[in-house]
Amino acid sequence: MERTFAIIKPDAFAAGFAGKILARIYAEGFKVVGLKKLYLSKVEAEGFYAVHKERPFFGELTDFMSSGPCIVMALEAENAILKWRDLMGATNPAEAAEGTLRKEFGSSIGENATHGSDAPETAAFELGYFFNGLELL
Ligand code: FUP
Repeated sequence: MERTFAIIKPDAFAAGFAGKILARIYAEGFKVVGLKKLYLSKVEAEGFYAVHKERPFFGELTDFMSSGPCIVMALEAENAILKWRDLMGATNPAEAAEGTLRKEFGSSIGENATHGSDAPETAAFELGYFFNGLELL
């Protein structure tokens, strides 16, 4: 079993897609080990995406992630990291495969509905950024 970190981003939350996305998460066989709604500050979003701080889209990305409430989750499954990235689809919704969450719910490369860790090390950092151990029992 593996755990990954996921976000229903502010665009998808504001549009009322959280329920549909959660339904897909359960239907695909993930266990939801942790879940909470947060309204990130700019500084909190910057800390989360610190790995991207030199990228040209960093300002826009962190403005967007702090523009409204989101839902952060810890998901468990076999190969959860890859499984969740497959369910999300490509970063750019225009390039995402049919049936993926970003294809269905994303509107642009920036506002792409969901986030998922891309490797075990990032999953460990991201889970620890948002959840303490007691919240994931
Ligand atoms: P992903 O792992 O699929 O979320 O993609 P990246 O780690 O490459 O990018 C993180 C986030 O930065 C994306 F979800 C959206 C944003 N981004 C942009 O806004 N513009 C880009 O050109 C690339 C990424």
